[in-house]
Amino acid sequence: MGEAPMKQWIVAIMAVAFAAALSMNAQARKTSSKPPPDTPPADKPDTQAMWDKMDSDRDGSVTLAEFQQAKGADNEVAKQNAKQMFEKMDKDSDESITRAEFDEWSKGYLSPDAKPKKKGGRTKESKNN
Ligand SMILES: [Ca+2]
Ligand SMILES: [Ca+2]
Repeated sequence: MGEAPMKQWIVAIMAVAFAAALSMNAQARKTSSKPPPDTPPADKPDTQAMWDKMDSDRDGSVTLAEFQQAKGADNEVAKQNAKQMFEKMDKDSDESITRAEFDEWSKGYLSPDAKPKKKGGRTKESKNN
């Protein structure tokens, strides 16, 4: 005979639990709907890409061989051209270009103010290799 009130209780409890579950779900959705973190602006110059291409073994410096390879120099003339460019970039002439040397060179090279100065022309071969 006391069955009816019991059922009512169960229904009431279930309704409350259901409502609570719903509101929790809504809250969870709210907190998880944060906007994704902003990606940092790409303000870096593309020298990074150039560097990565040149430093193929990623040891932090570019050798003449790596430089020639990066420039796709497959014949003597192209290799000589690459070598001349390499020597311009290799400020301390230790036959490897560090990232600092590359940055220094790219600043001058990529800057619109840096106009190549033509002076003199040939340098005499004073080195005896
Ligand atoms: Ca390297
Ligand atoms: Ca160097």
